[in-house]
Amino acid sequence: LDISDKVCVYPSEKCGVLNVTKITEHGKKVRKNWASTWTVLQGSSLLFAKGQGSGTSWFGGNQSKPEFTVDLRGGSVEWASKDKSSKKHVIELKTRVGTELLIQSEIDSVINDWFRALSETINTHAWE
Ligand code: I3S
Repeated sequence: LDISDKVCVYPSEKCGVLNVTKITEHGKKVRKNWASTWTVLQGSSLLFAKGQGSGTSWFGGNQSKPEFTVDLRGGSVEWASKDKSSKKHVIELKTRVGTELLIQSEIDSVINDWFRALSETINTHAWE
């Protein structure tokens, strides 16, 4: 089973495979490490599981836990400036606790949908 064959467990979730790297952790710059990452938007959380090693399991089911979770409340999203990455269609996500991630897809419609979904989620949960 390939990572792209995984399905959303709940219809309310948005999910898919995106290229993701952390660039800052707790306000400190970290080395980029782009990875194809199964990503799920669940309520005000964004959950990530790397492709390699996560096998046939998906979170939301009972087999595996996300490798990394981001709380979107109090965060922000914007289109990344050219100096952040040479890739196209890159979203820069900043969290309240000073973690910054870059999220990318080669597919316009895919990344635009994610931009919209992340913005809406952040706006919806702004006052929590
Ligand atoms: O912002 P940078 O440092 O130019 O990011 C590139 C590097 O992380 C590079 O890896 P090295 O750590 O071996 O230099 C990656 O392969 C590139 O993908 C990174 O740049 P992009 O522009 O793809 O985000």
